[in-house]
Amino acid sequence: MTLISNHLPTAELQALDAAHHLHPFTDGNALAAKGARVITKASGVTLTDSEGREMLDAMAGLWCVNIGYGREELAAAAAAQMRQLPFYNTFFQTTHVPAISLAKQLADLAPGDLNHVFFASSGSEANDTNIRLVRHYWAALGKPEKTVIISRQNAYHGSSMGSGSLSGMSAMHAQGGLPIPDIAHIGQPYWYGEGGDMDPDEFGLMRARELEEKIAELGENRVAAFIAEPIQGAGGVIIPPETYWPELQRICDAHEILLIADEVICGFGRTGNWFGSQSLNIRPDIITIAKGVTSGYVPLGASIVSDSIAEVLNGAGDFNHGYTYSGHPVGCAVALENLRIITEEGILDHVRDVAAPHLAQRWGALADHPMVGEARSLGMFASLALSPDKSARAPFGDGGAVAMKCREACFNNGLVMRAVGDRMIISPPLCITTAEIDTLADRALVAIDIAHGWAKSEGLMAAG
Ligand code: PXG
Repeated sequence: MTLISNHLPTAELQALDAAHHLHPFTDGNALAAKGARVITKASGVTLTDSEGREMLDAMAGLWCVNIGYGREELAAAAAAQMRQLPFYNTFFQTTHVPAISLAKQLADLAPGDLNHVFFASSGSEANDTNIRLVRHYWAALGKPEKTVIISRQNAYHGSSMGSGSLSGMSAMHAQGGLPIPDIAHIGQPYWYGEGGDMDPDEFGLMRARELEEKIAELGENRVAAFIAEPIQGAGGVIIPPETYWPELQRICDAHEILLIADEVICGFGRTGNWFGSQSLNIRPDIITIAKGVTSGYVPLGASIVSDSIAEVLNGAGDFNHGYTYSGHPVGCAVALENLRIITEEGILDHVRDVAAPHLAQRWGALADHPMVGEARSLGMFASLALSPDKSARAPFGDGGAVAMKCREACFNNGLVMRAVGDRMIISPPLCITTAEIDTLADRALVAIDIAHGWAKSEGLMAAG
C-alpha cells in the first residue's frame, strides 16, 4: 500500500492548506504566498514530498522521531491497542494495563528515585502540570508562598499559557498576555554569543550563579523550582560550558527549591543515555518528557517525580488537575513498543559508540569553513554558528537572513536542517548510519557554501 497514492496536485493542496490551515509559529500570509511544503511519506531518515523529492531529515521530525520513520512494529502496537481498548480515562479511581506498564517502565528508566509518572499528551501539558504540581507540593508542606518558578531566557518549555511563560522567548511573551504571574528568568549559558572576553568556564559559572542571585533577590521562601533543559534545543542547541551544570546543581542543593529537568528533547537517547540528566550529571526532582518517548508516532508527554514529591502529593488529598488523554492507552502502547526497540536494538550504544563520534568528526570539520564560527555536537545534537567574521565571533545582525538562505539551500539539496538566528541546528534520528551522516555533512557544506556566496554578494561578510 502506498501511503497516499492519488493525492491532489501540490498547488491545489497548498491552496487548500492556505485557505483552511493555521500553522504554528508561522506568518500566514508569507506562507500562503509561497505554498507550504507537503510531506507525503517517510522511511528511516528520509522524507518524501508531494513532488516525489526525497530529503534527509536531520531534525527527526521536530526532535522526536528517535528510532526513525516507518517502523511497522509501532503501527502494529497502535492497531492492537485500538482493537483491545482504544480509550479509557485514568480519572475516577480507574486505570488500565498500558498506563500501568508504561509508568513502571519509565520509573525503571528514569534517574534516581524518580518513580512516579503523571501523564499528559505533550511537553507543554506536562510542563503545565509541573507548574501546578510544584506549587501544590509546597502548599501541602505549609509553604504556600513558594510559588515562583525560575527559568532562563531563550529556553523553550512549550507554548501553552503556563509552559509558554516558562519559555524565555521574548517574541512569545509579546503576544497573548504572557508570562503568567510568578515566573522569573535568568540568563542562558550561551558562551559563543554572550560570553564576550570571558573564558567559557568562567562564563558558565557566572551564568549559573545568576540562579543564586535570583533566589536571593526573590527570597528563598518564595521560590518553588528552577526549570531548565539539560541542553537547550529550540534555543539553538546550546551546549553549556562544563562548569555550568555542576554549579547549578550545587545551588539547587544548597537552597530549598526543586530542580525540574525538561528532557522533552534530551530524553530517550539523544545524548547517548536514556536522559540528558545522566549525561550531564544532573540530579533532578522532576523530569518532563514527550517527543522521543513515542518517537513522535503518537502524542504523549509526562512529568516524572521523585518518591518524596509523590509522597507529599499522595498525602495531600485530591490534586485537581488532569487531561482527558492522561495515560492514553494507544500512546502508552506505542511508547512501550518504542522503548522496547530502543533497548533491544541497542540504540543508545549505537549513539554512543558509532553515530555520535562520527557526527562529532564530520560536523566539527565544518568549523573550517570561512563563514562558520563554531561547530559543536553532543550526542546526536549539533549546531553551528554562521559568522561574517569568525575570529571575532561576530553575529550577522541581519535577522537571520543568511541562516534562512542556508536553510533554503538545504531544502533544495535534499536536507532538512533548522535555522535559529545565525545558528544552523540538527538533531537527526538516532538510528542514522555513518553513511547517512556523511551525506548529511556533505549536503550541509554545500548549503553553507551557497549561503556564503550569497552573503558575499550582498556585502554581508566582513572585509578582508
Ligand atoms: N520542552 C522542550 C524542551 C521542548 O523542546 C516542549 C517542552 C513542548 O513540547 P510540545 O509537545 O508541547 O510541543 C518542547 C517542544 C522548534 C520547536 O522550533 C521545538 C519544540 C516544539 C516546536 C518547535 O525547535 N519543542
